[in-house]
Amino acid sequence: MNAISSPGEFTELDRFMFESWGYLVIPGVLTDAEISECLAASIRLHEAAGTTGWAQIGRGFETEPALERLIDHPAVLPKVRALYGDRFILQSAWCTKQPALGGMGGWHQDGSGAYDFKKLGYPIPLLQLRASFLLTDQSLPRTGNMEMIPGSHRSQVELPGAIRAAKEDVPVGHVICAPAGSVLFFHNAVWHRTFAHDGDYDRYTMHYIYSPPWVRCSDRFENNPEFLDRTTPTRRYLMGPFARPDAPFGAGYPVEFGEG
Ligand SMILES: O=C(O)CCC(=O)C(=O)O
Repeated sequence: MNAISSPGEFTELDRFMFESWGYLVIPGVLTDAEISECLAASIRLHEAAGTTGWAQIGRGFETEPALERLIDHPAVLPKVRALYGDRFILQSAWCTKQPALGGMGGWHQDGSGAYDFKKLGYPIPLLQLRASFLLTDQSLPRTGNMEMIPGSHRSQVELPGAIRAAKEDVPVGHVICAPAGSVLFFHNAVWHRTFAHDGDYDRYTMHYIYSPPWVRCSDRFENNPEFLDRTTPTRRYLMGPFARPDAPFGAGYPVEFGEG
């Protein structure tokens, strides 16, 4: 059983599955050529940074065109717009390496260590919508998959601390099995972890995180001006430096009235 979606439009069924489980799996987003380009770019980033063990590198889109192209991928962007409307930013983009023979990661919800999203209310709002592009095959369990707990974004209780500390399995854990080129699309409040990786090669995944425009970016304090100059208008917008029509006062944006 999987919350399978298709590239592009956020359908009514997508909305139902996303509301129910907190995530979707979209197979067949990247071509084989795109997977190879993005994988080579990810390996270059980690080699240049000399990472060892499990590691995440941000801002790879500034230097790697293949990773820049995923910022506004047409398979994913319509779904982000369906959930947020037109005003959102790329809060961060992380290139994650799970090393060969890497162990289980820790269970967590996404958010900010500086200010727990739970303080904002219940249900935890959608603030970091993530599209994770799998760049190595994860068709079978123990290939560095993500493990999700379906529906846990609506749980009013925490995953027990003892289970988290011991990195134990839970009966409702769902190991996401999908080939390279698939996207896992999920709500920040879903409990999840990196699953074990028994392969003798490093596993790479590119995570793109979209947020409302007032959330601070976490992979950068400032945008790179050269990148802003040369990228496309849509990507420049998603970097967040757009003008506010109401600045410096809070006069508000034009109101959009619904039909009828
Ligand atoms: O292993 C990964 O690629 C994702 C890790 C994770 O859960 C996260 O970045 O929040």
